[in-house]
Amino acid sequence: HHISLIGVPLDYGQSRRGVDMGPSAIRYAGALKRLESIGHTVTDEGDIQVSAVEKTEQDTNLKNLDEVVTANTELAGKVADVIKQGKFPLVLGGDHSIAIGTLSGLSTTYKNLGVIWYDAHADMNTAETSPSGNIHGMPLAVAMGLGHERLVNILQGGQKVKPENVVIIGARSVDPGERQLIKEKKIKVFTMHEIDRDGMTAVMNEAIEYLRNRNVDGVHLSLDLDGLDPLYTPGVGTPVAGGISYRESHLAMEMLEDSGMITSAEFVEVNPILDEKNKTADVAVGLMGSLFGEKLI
Ligand code: DIR
Ligand code: MN
Ligand code: MN
Ligand code: MN
Repeated sequence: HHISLIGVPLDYGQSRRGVDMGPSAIRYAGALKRLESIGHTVTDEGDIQVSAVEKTEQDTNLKNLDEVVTANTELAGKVADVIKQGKFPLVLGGDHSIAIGTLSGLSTTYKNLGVIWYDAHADMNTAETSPSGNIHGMPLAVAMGLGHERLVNILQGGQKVKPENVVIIGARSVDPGERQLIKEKKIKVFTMHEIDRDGMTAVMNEAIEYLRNRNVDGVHLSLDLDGLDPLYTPGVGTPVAGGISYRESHLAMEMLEDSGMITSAEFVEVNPILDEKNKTADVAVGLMGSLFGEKLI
């Protein structure tokens, strides 16, 4: 691949500061060299601009809506550009609200995009169902065309991802409104229960086959580091115990690489302030290695 690294130093989609340093932490953990050593060409596109100053005035329960909309609009344009140049967009977060921009940008090229949402959470709240007002809990709903109109209308309005093209992996903290939407839209969800019961191999085989049967024209991997157990990735804003293991996560990445179906990816929610010696960014870069075809022998 020719991979484009795009940093998004955004922490306004949730309440804890510090995840804006995620792109730096991931770069410092050696993302660029790691991908080059596999044989890929890598261009670091730098960071999307994010205001360092938080606005206080608001007329909505959505936290920092203006800043989130501005950054995601720029990101969407950047992602759209990068794909048109034939490059693979690899987006570095930032909190998970940046998936709104990434998916908007991808939707300019992919008309039947598949999405793998690797996360402890479903991120399917709307302004009405959100218990927190945190936009990082909303991006998957927004991509399906549901939620605040300023978020849904980034780049263009409407549904950017079809609900039947979405697979959630690792869920273990789901809000009541999200549960209802998952049922209503018949979203394919592999919770920790399925991972424990059937094993990661079976879960990934099923996820890959599910998306193949949907005849998707691309698959985006949106990986929230809190999908893993906080034992391995403590540097996240909303850790949930009982998560996916380090080994299972590498296996999942290797199986996605073998499938050849992944056309874009993002790694989000790395918060160096909450981390232990950049452990979480190190894990993120290791997972990128597996996703992009690193082989031991
Ligand atoms: C929760 C937390 N469902 C919310 N979401 C998180 O605020 O909407 N997503 N942490 O990653
Ligand atoms: Mn900040
Ligand atoms: Mn998330
Ligand atoms: Mn999460």
